[in-house]
Amino acid sequence: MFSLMDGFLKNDPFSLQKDILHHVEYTMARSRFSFDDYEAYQALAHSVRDRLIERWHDTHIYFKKTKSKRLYFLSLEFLMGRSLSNSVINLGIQDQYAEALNQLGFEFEVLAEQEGDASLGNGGLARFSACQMDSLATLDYPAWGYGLRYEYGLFRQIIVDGFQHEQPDYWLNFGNPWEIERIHVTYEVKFNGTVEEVDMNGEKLKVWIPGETVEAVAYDNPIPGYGTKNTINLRLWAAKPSNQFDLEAYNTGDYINSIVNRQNTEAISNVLYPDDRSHQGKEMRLKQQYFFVSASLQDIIRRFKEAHNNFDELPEQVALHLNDTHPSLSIAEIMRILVDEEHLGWSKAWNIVNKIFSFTTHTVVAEGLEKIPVDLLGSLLPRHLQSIRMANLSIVCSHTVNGVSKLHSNTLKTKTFKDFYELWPEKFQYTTNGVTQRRWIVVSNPSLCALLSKWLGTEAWIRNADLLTGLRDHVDNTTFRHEWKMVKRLNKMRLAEYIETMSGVKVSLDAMFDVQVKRIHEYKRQLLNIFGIIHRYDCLKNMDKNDRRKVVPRVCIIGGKAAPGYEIAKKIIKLCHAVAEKVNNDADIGDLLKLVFIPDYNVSVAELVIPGADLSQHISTAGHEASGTGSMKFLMNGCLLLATADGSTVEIIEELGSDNLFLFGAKVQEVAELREKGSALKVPLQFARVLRMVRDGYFGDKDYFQSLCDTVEVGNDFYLLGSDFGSYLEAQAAADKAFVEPDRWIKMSILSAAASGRFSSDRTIREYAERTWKIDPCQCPF
Ligand code: DL6
Repeated sequence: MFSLMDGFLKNDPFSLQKDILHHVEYTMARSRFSFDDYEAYQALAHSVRDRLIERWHDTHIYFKKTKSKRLYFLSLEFLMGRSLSNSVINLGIQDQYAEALNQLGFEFEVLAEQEGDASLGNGGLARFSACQMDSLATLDYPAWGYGLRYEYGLFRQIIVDGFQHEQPDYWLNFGNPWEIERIHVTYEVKFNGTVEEVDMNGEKLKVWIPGETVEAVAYDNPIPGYGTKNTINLRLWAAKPSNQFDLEAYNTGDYINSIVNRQNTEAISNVLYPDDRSHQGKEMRLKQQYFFVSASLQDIIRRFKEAHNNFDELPEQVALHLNDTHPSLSIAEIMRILVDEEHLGWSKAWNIVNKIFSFTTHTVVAEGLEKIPVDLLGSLLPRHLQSIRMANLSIVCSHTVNGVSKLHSNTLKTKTFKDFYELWPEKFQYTTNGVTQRRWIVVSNPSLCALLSKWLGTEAWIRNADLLTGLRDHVDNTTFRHEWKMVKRLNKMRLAEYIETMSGVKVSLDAMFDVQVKRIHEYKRQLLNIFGIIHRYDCLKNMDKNDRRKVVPRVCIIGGKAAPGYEIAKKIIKLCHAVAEKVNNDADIGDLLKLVFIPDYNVSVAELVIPGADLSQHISTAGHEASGTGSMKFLMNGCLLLATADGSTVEIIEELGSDNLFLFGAKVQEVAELREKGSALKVPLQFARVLRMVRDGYFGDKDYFQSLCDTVEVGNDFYLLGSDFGSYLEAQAAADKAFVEPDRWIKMSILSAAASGRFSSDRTIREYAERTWKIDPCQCPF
């Protein structure tokens, strides 16, 4: 007899083939005798989704049965990237799928390329959220993610004549096989209106009479763990027309306006705000935040009430995590629900609420923290303004305030939130960020993955990254080093092909691939990198031919998006192209120096670029990068770091030793003093010369670059490019010196990967779970 416990789906290649063909015929409505790569990808994705759904159901039944305390991770941004390879690897059926597809005449890797990225976020914070979801599932924690299903994700960057242009990312154009629309899971979200006082049996009650109602519809995205059956949920909300039609306007004949008004309301989940730091007090942004928060909390409270009838139990059952300030309206909203809808007294509600929230901030500067103008909040959410003042809401109401690295936490305590720290020192913690080795090695670097498993003698490192330290035992083995070198070469080859396709520039595999990929921002100092490249070019031009032969050839790779309204960041991109144009076309220089800008940097591009890098730059002015997670991905892939002692690099140095990376620049405690020197600050002659070259129009567009040059002129150089330039060049020279000793370089590369285990998001999540959320693993046994 059929046993429900066995599930419906089999994972042998024959069954997988049958399922794929079934989806070709019935989901795609194409003939199973004739379908193309795209249709094959869709059918394949649906067959994977079926398997995810089965596990997802079983996991949730089990969570419910065991009444485990749940973590709800609230984040306005998730940069999930592609799902296919990651899902198949986590399900453990990659080989079976590859075989099934081969027999059908398709290649798994080719079909995987058909998938677009889910880019529902801007940068570090959003990708970190995605890594955390992977770790939560893998470590069996009973967790749900909540987010917004933006119809337009992060803009696509195209480059025309060296200038960034933004194009909409309509990622849902061809459907999204990874989500499940839950048309029955909807909540009304209310806005505007007035608060009135009513008399209820002699008691005066405040009642919110909303002016506008929107419906939130749930879309579920299953997130499978690796090496476990557990599959958790990322629930994203979309705004849909409410059933409550604007009858008055309709009846008075204002048909067009009533439709337009409705459409405006529905636009709430349309677009991701493309700024990765501070958001201006835009009404739509606030609407997005409240829409998200209200729908998520209604959902969470409904689930809680299914199994419990006493709100005193809420803190034992529910942990709510605020991923930055974006979801901080949750605090006011849950107070409103408990007081207005569940009729708890204010103090009782407040006591409960104080036990359920934790908060992580992902920025160092106070300007990066959102402030919502009182009049805007008052008109959009009148009941919330009455009930609570917005200032520093998250800190006041969270039991834990997290920094994302040790250094960041110190900055929070001594500067950003000094007053709060003095008031409640016990609230302040830090949990250093991490990244998932499943995505950043297993998916993106299969050759390295195989090599690691071979030499470590186990695949267990995929769930326990601490085992990577075992690589240290083999660092002196020449065979291992040779194989390591071959893997890097293979990845460089992949990257070189991509570069040639994207930019037409042919690069030498013998050159050092030197990479800086991240959002473009003044504090991240891409300009320091470009100035270094100009200096290198200038030196090469002034060398005689014999000396040139001794120079280490470099391929400098820069990529990243500038926020559309961030003028200086856009000028940095243009300067990069202007310098590339000159350098790459200079016959004197040839392969000794190339500069390429990789357009539209996103998760999939990162998966290609990171494994192929020899050196990567993390060169923010000390004290400005909260943590940085890019460095961790490069480290895992055996790439050497050239870095300042900022964010989590400080902890990377502890783990790796300062001899195994190229460190430079002012330390965090020196920055304030250097800034105070103002125009008395000493900068090297080389810096002044490079600046002059740009100002004088050596790379064209003389007028256009003046304002960019002004930002780093002595006396105005807030991010201290000038004063760090000398030590930056020294660190670059040290990297060149190490590169010409291949054995030393490979050893450093191996030791980098060996030190990366501590920076797995599994460690991060375990720390959060134990110290902050107080949740236990709950592994679905059947
Ligand atoms: O915590 C994740 C990531 C950090 O690693 C980066 O250092 C930090 O810049 C980034 N922050 C953001 C947006 N900031 N805000 N708000 O992406 O978070």
